[in-house]
Amino acid sequence: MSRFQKLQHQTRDVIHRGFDRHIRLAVTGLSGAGKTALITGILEQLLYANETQQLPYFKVRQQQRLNGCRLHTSSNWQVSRFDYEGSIDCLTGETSKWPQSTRDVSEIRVEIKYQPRRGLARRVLDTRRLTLDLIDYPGEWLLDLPLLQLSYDQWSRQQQRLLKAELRHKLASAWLDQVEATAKVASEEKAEQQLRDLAVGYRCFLRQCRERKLLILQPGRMVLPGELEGAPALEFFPWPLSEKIPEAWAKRLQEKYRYYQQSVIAPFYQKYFKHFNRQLVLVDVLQALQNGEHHFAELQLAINELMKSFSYGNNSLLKRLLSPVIDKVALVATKADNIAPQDHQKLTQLLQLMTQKQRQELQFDQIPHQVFSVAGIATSQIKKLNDGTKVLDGVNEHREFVRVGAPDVPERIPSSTDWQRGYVYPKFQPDFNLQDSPLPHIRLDQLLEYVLGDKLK
Ligand SMILES: Nc1nc2c(ncn2[C@@H]2O[C@H](COP(=O)(O)OP(=O)(O)OP(=O)(O)O)[C@@H](O)[C@H]2O)c(=O)[nH]1
Ligand SMILES: [Mg+2]
Repeated sequence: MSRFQKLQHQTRDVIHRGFDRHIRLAVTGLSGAGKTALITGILEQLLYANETQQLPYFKVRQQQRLNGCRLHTSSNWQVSRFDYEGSIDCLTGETSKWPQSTRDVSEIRVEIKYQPRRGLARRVLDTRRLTLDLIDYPGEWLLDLPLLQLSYDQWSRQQQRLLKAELRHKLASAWLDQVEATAKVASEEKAEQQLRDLAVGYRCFLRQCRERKLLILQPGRMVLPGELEGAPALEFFPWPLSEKIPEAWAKRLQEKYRYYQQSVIAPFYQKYFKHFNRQLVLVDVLQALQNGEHHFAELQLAINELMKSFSYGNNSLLKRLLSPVIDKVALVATKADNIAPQDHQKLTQLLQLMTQKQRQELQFDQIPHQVFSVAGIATSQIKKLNDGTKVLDGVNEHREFVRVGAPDVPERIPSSTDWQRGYVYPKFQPDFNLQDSPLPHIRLDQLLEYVLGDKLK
């Protein structure tokens, strides 16, 4: 290559990089909300975008301006790469199944190459690049985020309020007895051991809550400790009683809590949750309906707490800490393939109602936001029988073919009579093989257009 050609090449490269765009997408969702499946679905659709007709609303594809997409390891070399291939292997393997619940953090970068439609870029460049960073992590750790903004006393008061609910109170009764009895013999010399034992009791209680599908489980590392298994950092708990904390314990509990905030939560969020500029808030509305009133209320509370932590436009601690500048939010009801297409609108509407307060906040701060019902991986097929009834065909956990009547979705937040009647939804399993790629989805093209479309013009 001559020096002139080399210079020409380098100049083009610099121009290209100057025009590169970047989205770091926060996929926010509690454990089981469908983060891993949705990220897998997004990658699958992007990688195969030009091969199929599955993305009618993704304009860059429809306008035939998409050159293609490529996966890269993330810019953060200390984090594992999101195992897209592993997820696809799970979904399309001999015993097709869902990828496992996530145990650690992983990241992936997608490079999207496209032809600009207008503006200066169109005149100077034949192609342009958008890089999209996606991060997957255990949902359990997400609920630590609100703790960054609460003092130990505030957190304890919040937990005391939660403990008033019948189910929680019942599950906590053994631990509460343990706290009460030990508090009577609290002593300076035995404090370490006493608090350690009570933390073990609190952890048992959290595990029971989890088994009963309760959602607000804090601190998250106590449910899923990762490298903190057995670490003294986890030897604390919220103070659950109305009586004052014994003097021998108060300082220690507060110290441990602060340590957890500063040395576990803050670095975690600074490392992974920094510089997000778009956000998906995933909500498993159907599971919450099925689990009943209590679970549903906890889900609403959890979304509220989480979105408060990302409160846009005010100078919250988190904002100062991370300085996130999220400029667009999609609120997403996941697993829409478990209901009939004509009910998707109802699902969207229900999520709209569930997040009314948060949407008002976003509106106030002029953050564009929209509500969607999607399936990252669609596992069912809708059929209309001769008599006009709609049914869903799919495969159950025993890999047997099942046909179920399309279940109902409430348009409003259920009343107490509705709760008594209850809601039941199917749980379809994947049943794919490699030839099925790209795997089917529901409305990912609309979601992609909303989140990426303005950066692909
Ligand atoms: N039918 C259907 N089920 C889904 C879909 N996405 C997720 N699921 C179900 O929900 C479960 C949880 O989904 P994940 O993607 O693992 O959820 P997650 O948010 O990553 O959960 P954690 O890793 O525990 O934080 C899966 O095992 C499936 O049973 C979907 O698009 N359609
Ligand atoms: Mg996951």
